[in-house]
Amino acid sequence: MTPYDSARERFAAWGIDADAALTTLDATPISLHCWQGDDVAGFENASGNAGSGCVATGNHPGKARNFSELTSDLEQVASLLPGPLRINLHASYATDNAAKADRDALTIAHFGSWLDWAKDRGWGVDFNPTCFGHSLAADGFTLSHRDPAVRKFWIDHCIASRRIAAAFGEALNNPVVTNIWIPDGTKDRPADRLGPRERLAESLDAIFASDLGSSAAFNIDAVESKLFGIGVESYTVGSHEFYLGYAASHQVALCLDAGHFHPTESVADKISAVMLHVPRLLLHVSRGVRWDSDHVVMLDDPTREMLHEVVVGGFLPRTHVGLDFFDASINRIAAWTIGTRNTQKAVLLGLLAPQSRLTAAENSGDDARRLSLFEDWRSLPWGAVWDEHCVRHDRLRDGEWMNAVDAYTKTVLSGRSEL
Ligand code: RNT
Ligand code: ZN
Repeated sequence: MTPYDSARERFAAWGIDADAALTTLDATPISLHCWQGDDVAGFENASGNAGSGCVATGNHPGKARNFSELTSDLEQVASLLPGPLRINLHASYATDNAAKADRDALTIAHFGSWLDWAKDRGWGVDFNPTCFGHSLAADGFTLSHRDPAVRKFWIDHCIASRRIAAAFGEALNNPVVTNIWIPDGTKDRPADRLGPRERLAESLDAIFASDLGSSAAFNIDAVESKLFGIGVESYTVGSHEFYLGYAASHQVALCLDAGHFHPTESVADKISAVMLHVPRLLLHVSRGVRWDSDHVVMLDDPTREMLHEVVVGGFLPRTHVGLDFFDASINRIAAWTIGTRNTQKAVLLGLLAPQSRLTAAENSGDDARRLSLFEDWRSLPWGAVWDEHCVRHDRLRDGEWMNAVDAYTKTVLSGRSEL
């Protein structure tokens, strides 16, 4: 009997079907964020900096500096990840002739290399307008700017991004999530909290009114809230309340970033609440340490509970699982791999939850049994199920894959000039 066979029996005794869990895991892609590979720099200029409260700290050597380095790194990471993947792009990663177009004039033609690459790999794409790291975002306002000309530039950039997304989706026959996040806000107490929010709502209306024609079905609009940023401590225009209201009333997807709430808030608890009102959920799986620090995702309780809620709530078909962390202080390939494998494990753990027993205990008022189930279940041999998943996908198991990162670091990363 293999370790997996015996684990499967153990789970079966708890009323849990491990084979079915692995089948669903195989149908749950994780959207890999391209920006972990270069600290959110993008390809527009070599010394790119996210700015606007989006801070990658650290200067570990070996970061990707162009399309070929970034895709090489992504391929290395993908070779260490069991299960389906997507690539999540920011507009600032335009490759082809991008220098000739400002962000409001970008088209799918500027992303031809990414399209070919995604096609070759059989991956889906997700997309983000980049409303930061640009001279017209330098004063901290974009879609809510008081100057109509600046607003128009960012509206046009978001419209261009939706068109690019829909074109990617159509070419790949696989819908693309376009997620709008803006940095708008103020360092100190603003006099007018309402005006920028009225302008943001108007800008979003203009963006979503843009016609995508026959490719509209290949674009899924999402909006992402934030609590605060460095330098934007007192007021964030696109707060949670703003976007929850907007997403519910306009029926667009809501993005919940795990780092965008007060540290003691439970993002897991929000999921069933918002899913009653919005059509789809985009998760930005991240880990805030004291603030929205975007640390590498751990298999910690907040991450586990978030994916648990997605699974047991029956929300997987309406949920897009994306990553959003960037740690420039450690090996970036390892960071990507650790955070993604932990996200995949959190999905698996959600799929292995003893939900029927838990609800039976709850419905019979046996709260002690419910607690015992939650706690005893933690020691079930889920690691053997994860190992089986890795082996089925011909991927290295836990404790083994880091050697492959070392080899890649030695042969590839160490050749990059800043080392
Ligand atoms: C910023 C948001 C946003 C970005 C990426 C790069 O606080 O989380 O999602 O991290 O778009
Ligand atoms: Zn995010």
